[in-house]
Amino acid sequence: MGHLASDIRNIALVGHSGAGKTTLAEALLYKAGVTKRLGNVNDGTSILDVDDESRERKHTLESSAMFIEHDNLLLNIVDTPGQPDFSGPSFEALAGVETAAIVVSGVNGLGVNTRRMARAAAEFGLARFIIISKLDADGADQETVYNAVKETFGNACHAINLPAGNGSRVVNIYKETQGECDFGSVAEHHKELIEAIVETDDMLMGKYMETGEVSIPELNKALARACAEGKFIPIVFTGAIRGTGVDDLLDAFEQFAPSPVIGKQRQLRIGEGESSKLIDIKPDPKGEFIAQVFRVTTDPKSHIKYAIARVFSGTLHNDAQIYIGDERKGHRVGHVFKLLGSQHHEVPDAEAGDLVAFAKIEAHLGQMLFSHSAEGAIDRPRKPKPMYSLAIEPKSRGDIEKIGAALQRFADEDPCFEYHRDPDTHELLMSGLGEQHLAVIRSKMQRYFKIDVEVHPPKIPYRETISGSVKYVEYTHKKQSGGAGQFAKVAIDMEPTPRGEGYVFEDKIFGGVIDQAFRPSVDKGVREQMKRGVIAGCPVVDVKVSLVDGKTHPVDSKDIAFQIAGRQAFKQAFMQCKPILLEPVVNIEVTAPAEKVGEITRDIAGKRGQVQGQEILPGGQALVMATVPLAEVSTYASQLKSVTGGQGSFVMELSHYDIVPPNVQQQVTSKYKSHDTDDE
Ligand SMILES: Nc1nc2c(ncn2[C@@H]2O[C@H](COP(=O)(O)OP(=O)(O)OP(=O)(O)O)[C@@H](O)[C@H]2O)c(=O)[nH]1
Ligand SMILES: [Mg+2]
Repeated sequence: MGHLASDIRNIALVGHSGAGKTTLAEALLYKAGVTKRLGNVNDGTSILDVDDESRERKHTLESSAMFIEHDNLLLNIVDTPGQPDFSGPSFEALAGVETAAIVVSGVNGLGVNTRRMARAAAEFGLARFIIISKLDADGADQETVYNAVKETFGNACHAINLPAGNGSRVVNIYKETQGECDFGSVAEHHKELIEAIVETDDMLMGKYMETGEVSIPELNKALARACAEGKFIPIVFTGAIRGTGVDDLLDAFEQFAPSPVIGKQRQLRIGEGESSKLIDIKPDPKGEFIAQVFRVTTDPKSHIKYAIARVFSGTLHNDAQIYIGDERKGHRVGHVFKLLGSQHHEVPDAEAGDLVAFAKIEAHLGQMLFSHSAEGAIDRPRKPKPMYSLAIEPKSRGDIEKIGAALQRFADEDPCFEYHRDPDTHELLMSGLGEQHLAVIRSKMQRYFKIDVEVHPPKIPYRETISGSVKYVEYTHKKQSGGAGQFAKVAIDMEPTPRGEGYVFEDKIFGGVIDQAFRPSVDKGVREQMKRGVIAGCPVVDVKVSLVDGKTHPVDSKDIAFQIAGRQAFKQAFMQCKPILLEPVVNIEVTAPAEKVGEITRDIAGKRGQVQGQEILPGGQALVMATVPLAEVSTYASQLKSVTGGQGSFVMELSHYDIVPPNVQQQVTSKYKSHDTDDE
């Protein structure tokens, strides 16, 4: 290997599902002579769709790295998933590159994910390319797609090549100055393109005005910089299956895509928040070694874990030590690889500007790798929050331990997958970007870990409380079996406390009717019952219990007896205080195309929700803010998808607890069967 950072181009292929990203990457490999036959996603011969799930579903579900050498250049390309449910790795891939090449289907045009990924790339400060694919496909309509692209991405977009001969070939209008193409005269398009490039650079502009001419090397120099700054977005037409336009694309990557030297520069952030310090990182092979992991994957056969990282500075030899994050102890590197789909090519060094993989190191996504003990991290691209949750249970009890290891691995490898045990409902919950996402997780759990699980929507963490009060509820616990007996008598008052104030226990015993030592036992028994609930098996909140009277037996009174009496008195008092259920209410913010707002607000109103406000956002989008009971939106991810055709997104967070309507209370409590195990 051994490429200078200025001779490297790092590119992520992003865009809507089915746009032809993987096929295009295969065409690049074929063109470069890496593969002897064009890999095809449909018959499972693509070397980039590495994992079984991707192959079977004929869609990329995980990102995949490859590299080719073109002229003196090293091109590192990351193919990413286009399905919105699997976009975690696509967002993460942006962390490793200077350029996002957005592939747009020449047949279907722009999709939801085209805009999302283009926006994410721009926000993160990457250069953007647009590739209009499938030149040769039936139903391809390049002119319509071309116009839609220009309308969406604005004046910075300029085609580098154009279809000719009814889409049977392309003309490179950067190089060619004569002839006809499907969109008119080549000379005119050439002139327009040159002028557009010239306009990005004042020096060139001056020269062009004076002499009417500038050389290709001069233009090339201005180009990559203009692309890096987002002032110029090249459009390239390709037909990957016949190889049309693939040469133009390679040339465009070489000339227009910024190298690590002039593309987005990274900084090391030390500390957090406003007091954090930023240190510039230079892509210098002699500098300190700084890399960041943007993908973690486990080989399904060998179970070897690979961390794919972008090297931002320095050179690390394979016999050196590597420090993960802020660890004080290093690990031996052992091997450095360049990945090419499922193939591993060993290289001696990890060098500034390159994408490499390290085997068998326990590094997480986004973690930093250093050559010595160090601190700080590079900011990562923003990514969607996992909002779709399911409760999971293994079908066989023996798998409970194994399930944790499986979930941990998926969370390690996928930035948009999370899991946790809900402290209220005790359910094991997994969260992802949608139904499909979690279906694939389930399938992988079965495939790689041999665990069968059942899933269901998560339980709603209701709370129980009271709306009335009661005085002097008595309970006597007596047990006289065999040896030592048990005796406790208590009397309590109960009343609600203001919402959110929680539980209050007051000891109002005068004199010694209950020994001082046993009064905390009553409190303990009450707390125990509050955790278990009374009417629906949910925790009780916001009650005050006053211990007002009772009786002690000189021999048989003991801690456990007073706990039981406390619990039973609590239950009886609770039932006399008009029990009610509280439900979590969430603040929800929905972003969707402005024309869908009416439908969204109607839907929210139908879900017992209240719309709190609306805002118009740039790009024809709108924001709807509302409060809705969680029970009504626990599967909102798929509902919103169907209302907006996949163009909406939302975030939600807990706002407060509110009283449920009587019919909902009836439904919830009727399902609850008390499993009382009291030894009364
Ligand atoms: N005719 C024609 N078909 C193409 C071309 N490129 C891709 N296709 C077909 O389009 C379909 C989708 O192609 P992929 O390469 O899997 O698309 P992708 O963008 O990787 O899709 P995801 O992995 O789901 O994001 C496949 O059936 C390809 O054979 C092309 O240039 N010409
Ligand atoms: Mg693909």
